[in-house]
Amino acid sequence: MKLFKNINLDKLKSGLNKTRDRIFTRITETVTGKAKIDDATLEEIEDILITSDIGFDLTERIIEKTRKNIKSNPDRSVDSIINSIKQELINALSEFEQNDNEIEKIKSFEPYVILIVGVNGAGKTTTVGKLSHNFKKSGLSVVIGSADTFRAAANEQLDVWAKRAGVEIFQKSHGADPSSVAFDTIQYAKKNNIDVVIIDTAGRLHTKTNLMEELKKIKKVLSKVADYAPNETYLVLDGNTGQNAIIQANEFSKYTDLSGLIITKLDGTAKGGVIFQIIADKKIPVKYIGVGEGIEDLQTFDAQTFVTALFQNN
Ligand SMILES: Nc1nc2c(ncn2[C@@H]2O[C@H](COP(=O)(O)OP(=O)(O)OP(=O)(O)O)[C@@H](O)[C@H]2O)c(=O)[nH]1
Ligand SMILES: [Mg+2]
Repeated sequence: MKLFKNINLDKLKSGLNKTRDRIFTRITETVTGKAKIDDATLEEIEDILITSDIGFDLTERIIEKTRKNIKSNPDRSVDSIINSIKQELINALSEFEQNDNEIEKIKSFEPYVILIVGVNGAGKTTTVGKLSHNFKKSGLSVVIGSADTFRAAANEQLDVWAKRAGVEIFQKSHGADPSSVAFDTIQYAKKNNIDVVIIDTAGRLHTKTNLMEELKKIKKVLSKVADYAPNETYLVLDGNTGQNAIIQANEFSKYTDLSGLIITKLDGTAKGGVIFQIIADKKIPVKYIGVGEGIEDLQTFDAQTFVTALFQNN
């Protein structure tokens, strides 16, 4: 059972308008009106997929499978081809999905610790706020650890989110050691029986080795106060970055064991197709997606819903 679903299909559909126009409407247009799907049409679809952000390997998989389906199935109608493509896309997105009982899992730790990492401006702090809100709504108590001690206004920004979400926050002054904030937040949570600790970290360019090393230190210090911590390390990726998101995921996974991805700003980007490539490449699940700046605009990622939204525009 997922902790919170919070799926609003209409919001997702409107957020994905540009990605849909760039890839999926073109596919629909290519096949529409054709009585039968032949090899030439399949090649056209292949071209559209390859030039999107879906990536070469997955495109080949989809086309290969669709070709097989066509051979074994006399129904070569447009609907059956679109359905075959959709199903392959859903399979690709759900391959690494975990179906555990999240509430039970979270409650079995005291506290459950989530570390949020990513490059500058990816949407980490906003996501921490939205996540806190959803956990709180699900009946869990939350304390946010403000380990971005680097940027002067970071504490204030996170404070606003904590108030909005109605959760506690643990902060130190600007310039403090981020590891010590992480450490103290967990201690605070233990003392006060708080279910979930979410640690926000400073944005760091994946090319800055010293900042990346700092992540290792935070993890090491976390495990000193709770040997299992962190339970989750989520990399936040800006959906607008396209191919660069793959590079970021590669670099961050060199320094931390990423357990999941959060893709933000999927509202308004044409590059949402990159989500397919990241999953295929990194073999880790996308946990949540950001579809707006508001507190309700974080959705649990669901492969089927996502693909449905990509193909439907009304
Ligand atoms: N449209 C949209 N904007 C978002 C989303 N998530 C975050 N933002 C915006 O992205 C900007 C940066 O968000 P932050 O949460 O401050 O990003 P950050 O990763 O914490 O940034 P640093 O701490 O400076 O590295 C803000 O203007 C957010 O409102 C989203 O899902 N959709
Ligand atoms: Mg931030």
